[in-house]
Order: sequence, then C-alpha cells, then structure tokens
Amino acid sequence: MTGTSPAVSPLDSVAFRRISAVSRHLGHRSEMDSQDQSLSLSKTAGHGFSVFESINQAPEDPILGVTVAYNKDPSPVKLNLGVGAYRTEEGKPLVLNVVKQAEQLLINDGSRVKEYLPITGLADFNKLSATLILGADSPAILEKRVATVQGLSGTGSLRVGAEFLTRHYYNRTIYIPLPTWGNHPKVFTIAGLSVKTYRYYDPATRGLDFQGLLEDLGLAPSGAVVLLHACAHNPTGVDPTPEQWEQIRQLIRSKGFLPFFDSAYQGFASGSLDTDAQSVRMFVADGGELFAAQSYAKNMGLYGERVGALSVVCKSAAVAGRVESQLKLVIRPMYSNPPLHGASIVAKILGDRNLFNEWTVELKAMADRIISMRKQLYDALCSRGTPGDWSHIIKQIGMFTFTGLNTEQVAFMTKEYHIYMTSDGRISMAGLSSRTVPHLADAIHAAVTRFA
Ligand code: PGU
Repeated sequence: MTGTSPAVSPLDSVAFRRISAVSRHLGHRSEMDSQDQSLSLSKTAGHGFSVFESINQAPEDPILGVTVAYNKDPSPVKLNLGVGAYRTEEGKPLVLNVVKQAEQLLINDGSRVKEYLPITGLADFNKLSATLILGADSPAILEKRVATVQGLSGTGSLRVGAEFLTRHYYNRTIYIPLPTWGNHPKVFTIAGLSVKTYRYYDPATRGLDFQGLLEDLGLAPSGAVVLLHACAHNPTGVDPTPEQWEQIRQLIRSKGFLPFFDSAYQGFASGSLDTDAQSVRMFVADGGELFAAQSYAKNMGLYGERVGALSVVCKSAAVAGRVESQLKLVIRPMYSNPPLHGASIVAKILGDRNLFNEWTVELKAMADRIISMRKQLYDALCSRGTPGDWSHIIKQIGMFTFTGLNTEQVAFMTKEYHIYMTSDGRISMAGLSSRTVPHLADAIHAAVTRFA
C-alpha cells in the first residue's frame, strides 16, 4: 500500500458515529485530558499506581442498584419493591412448577448434549416464540416472512435489533415513550441509534397522554423507528385502549414509521397471553413490517437464564431470509451464539400441550396475585384516609404501580420504613404480599402527610 489515505467504509463511519455518541453519553474526558493523564501515569508507572487510577466511580444502576442498597440494609422489616421480579405471598422468588418439570425432562433425556447452538439459537424455540407473540394463525408465520433469532432475554433482543437497524435501516432515530424503562435509552444509544421521546404519560391524570402522543409522533419525521411497549407499560402501568392502539397503528403506518415492540410482560397484564399480544398482532394483521423483542424473564420466571427472542416481520420470505443472514453478522462478534439451557426449557413448555396449559394457569395465578395486591394496597390507603386519589393503583396494570410519589417521599420511605423502590415512585406490586401491605400503606401515608 502506498501513501493514499484509506477509504472510510460505511461500517467505519457507523462505528465512528457510534463511538462518539457513546463517549458523549458516558461523559468521557476530552482527548487533551487523556494525553495529560497518560503523561502523569507514565511518570508514576511502577510505583504502585494503577493505569486506571483516575477512573471515576460509576453510579449504581437506577433499578438494579435498588437491590444492591436493599441487600445492605440489616432491618428485618425491609421491603424490596424496586426490581420487577415476582415474589410469592411468602415474599420468596418463584420457580414455576412447569419449569421444574421441563428441567426434569431435559435431565432425564440422556441423548441431550451441550454442543454450541447455531448463531440464531435453538430453531424450535425461535419458531415457538414467534407463534407465541404473533399467534398460531398469523399470516406472517404462514407466509414464512418472519426472521426470529434467540436473544439474551429482552435486553439482548432489543440490543441485537437496534444494532441491526443502525447498520441496515435508513432512519436511525428511535422515538421512545416518556417515561420508559430506564435501560431503553442506553441500549439504543450504545447501539448507534439517536433517541428521541414522545409524550406518553400525563402526571395530572396518572393516565395516558394520548393527545400528546399523537402530536409528538405526528411531528416525527417519516420512517423513524417507534418503540412501543406491547403491554403493561413500564414504569407507568398505563396501556392504550384497543381503540387508541388502532389510532396509533393508523398514524404509524400512515407516516411510514417502523414499529419496534418490546414485549417483556406477555401474560402479566391481563393474565392472558393472547390478550396481551393484541397490540403486536394488530400491526401484523395490516401486512406491515415490525420488530418484536420478547422476554421470558417475567412470564416464565426465567430471569437469570436470559431467554428471549427477536422477531422481524418482513414483507416477503426472501427479505426475511436476508434479514436473518444479517442478524447473524450482528450476533456472531457480540456473543457468538446464545445459551442452550433456558431456551430448551421454554421450547419444552411451549411445544407440549399439557405443559403449555399448566403454564397458562401458573401465569394467570401470578397476574391475579398482583391484581389482588393492587386492591389490598388501595383499600389500605382508603382505610387510613391517606390524602389524595389512589384509584390509579387499581386502574394501572402489569407489574408496576407508578404511585406519583416524588423523590423526596421515596427517600423518606426508604430511610424511615426501609422500603426500597425506584426514585421515580415506581413500585413493583409483585414484590408485595398481604403481610407487607400494611407496612407500605403506613409508609405512603406518612410520606404523603409529611411532604404534601
Ligand atoms: N423491557 C422492559 C420494558 C422491561 O421492563 C425489562 C425488565 C426488560 C425489557 C428487560 O428484561 P430482561 O431481563 O432483559 O428480559 N425490567 C425490569 C427488570 C430489571 C431491569 O431493569 O432489568 C424492571 O424492573 O424494570
């Protein structure tokens, strides 16, 4: 090679934009700073100083950090309502009975080996996952125009989808609801998308800001990616009605937006897998394209197994095949291929009529227990005469109640009552039990009366 400057490939420019965005996002020091740093480090090398001496302490994660703080608290009455993880009436984590049965079947099967999965994951799992979210009679599945890959739970599936869009989709802006799950903006920014928000929640009504949503999306440039929570919106617990979904669908299609569904709670909102997938299925029924990221963390209680899927519904089988081939190029350098165990459990349950039926019963029981916690908390606040209207507790759906408590009130409840929750006032209803409701109600009552 002679002295000509190397051509910048499209992928290089994508990588460059991404690195600059990420470093802005993470608040990295300037180049000058790092030169100064390396000079002073070279002087001190060999004298017991780390090359990472000047690294900043990163803050704890706003959601997972709540558990870290909770674990450090020695109080016997402490209560963790931070992370969205199901607990039993006894306050214990739950391994579903069907999951135990499926694991036993896997262990008993002597023919099973631990070979690598293909880059796209377990084929049966992918097929069954697409069917679960899109419906058995989905035209897209029948016409083989869905590309599905196994992902590292919901988060990994979102990330793979976002990386794919950065590389292959012409509009690299994603609109996410305000507010949304705290990790969404980070996942999408680091994948190289530019993140903008659309109004979603109205604190005054503690309900959907439907007008704001329509206005903001109405002003968004055509072709943008739009992130939608398939059901049980996190953190607000507020979902559009079927009629509102239909209006959203019309707007999205008329502006040529690309819908990206995050389905982390299928079955948890209503207790029915089909009802909770209706929003996604409306967008498949119109023949248009979409992305859907699924998680089995909550609905099968497989949190730590990291099982999920990304489905891309395309216009034709030929396009779906090419999309899948490119998804493999995203996955291979990231983690090569996904883990086997969790996906095998899910495939066993989804592929066996009896296990599937048992699962729906266990899922409904979890959803029902959460609904009964809403009622109990609401009644407890009413009986204490706690100032304010608390009816949103029983109106909101899914794992969380967006209480409307402010940061100061949350800090007070943590300090005085050892109740842990995210600072935006979100509480995980799944972490409550009949035994702990009075304690929470006392804390809310005290917080609201003290900081009106
Ligand atoms: N999407 C939404 C809307 C979520 O709420 C969550 C989990 C995910 C995706 C990702 O879940 P996976 O575990 O990767 O499948 N949110 C929970 C769990 C804790 C966390 O923040 O990861 C929560 O408490 O918000």
